[in-house]
Amino acid sequence: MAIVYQKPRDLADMPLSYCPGCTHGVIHKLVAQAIDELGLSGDTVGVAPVGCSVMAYNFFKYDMVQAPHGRAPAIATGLRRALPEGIIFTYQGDGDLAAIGTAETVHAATRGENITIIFVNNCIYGMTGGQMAPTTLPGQVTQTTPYGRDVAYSGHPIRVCEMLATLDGVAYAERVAVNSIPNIRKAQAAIKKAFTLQSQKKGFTIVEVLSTCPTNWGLTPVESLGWVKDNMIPHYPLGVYKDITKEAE
Ligand SMILES: Cc1ncc(C[n+]2csc(CCOP(=O)(O)OP(=O)(O)O)c2C)c(N)n1
Ligand code: SF4
Repeated sequence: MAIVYQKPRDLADMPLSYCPGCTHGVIHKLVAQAIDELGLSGDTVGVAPVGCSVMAYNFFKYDMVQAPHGRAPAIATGLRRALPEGIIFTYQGDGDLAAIGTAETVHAATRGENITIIFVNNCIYGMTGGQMAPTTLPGQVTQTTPYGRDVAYSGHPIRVCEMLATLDGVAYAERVAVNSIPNIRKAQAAIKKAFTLQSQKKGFTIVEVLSTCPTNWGLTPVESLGWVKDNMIPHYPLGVYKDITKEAE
């Protein structure tokens, strides 16, 4: 019988620990597929974060380092210096990257570290029970904003791609979503491009992926996909925020 679907070679043969309907699993698949298709598997080292993807080192077959809160870009910098020819990526949630790890992210980006960040933005702290994150939307109900995020009190959400695109060290910044098949295809292309540019030593690359958290949003998996479309994408527009290869054309 013809094989029509196979799990990416670089994903370990073990069940993912994510909740039903969580798109962390889709994003893992896209990362593994991109690296495999580019023939970079043997050269790749990943950095796992805190948050629900803390056990990413169990799911990817790459050599992985576990980073403490927010420190993934700093660890990736060390790996880059130690392994000049390696492919280095971090996989981080919004709590990890845009709260405690903001400084590491901004400085790795401004130094132009030749690493790739896969930034999973689900507008909430998933693992710890659904508290407000720096990316939580205005009005969004969370454990710590039961009446909805009040920007007059809590401030505004951070738009990570827009912010990082202003930095000279950034080679590529794109925001994608995994709420529909066409968007998953675009996400796949973006992740592949980021790793391609890294393999060409072009500098810092980041792909922000709008992801779901049905558990802490209090929605079903299908409703969550609609929530990404109706609430997240209008606030976090999809698209390329920086691409030095396009600017050079
Ligand atoms: C210094 C410190 N701050 C915060 C925490 C708690 N903590 C661990 S994971 C996490 C949230 C992670 O959320 P995110 O990075 O958005 O990933 P998700 O779980 O949503 O995938 C928090 C707040 C901690 N253990 N220590
Ligand atoms: S808590 Fe949210 S982010 Fe974490 S695995 Fe469950 S659905 Fe995914």
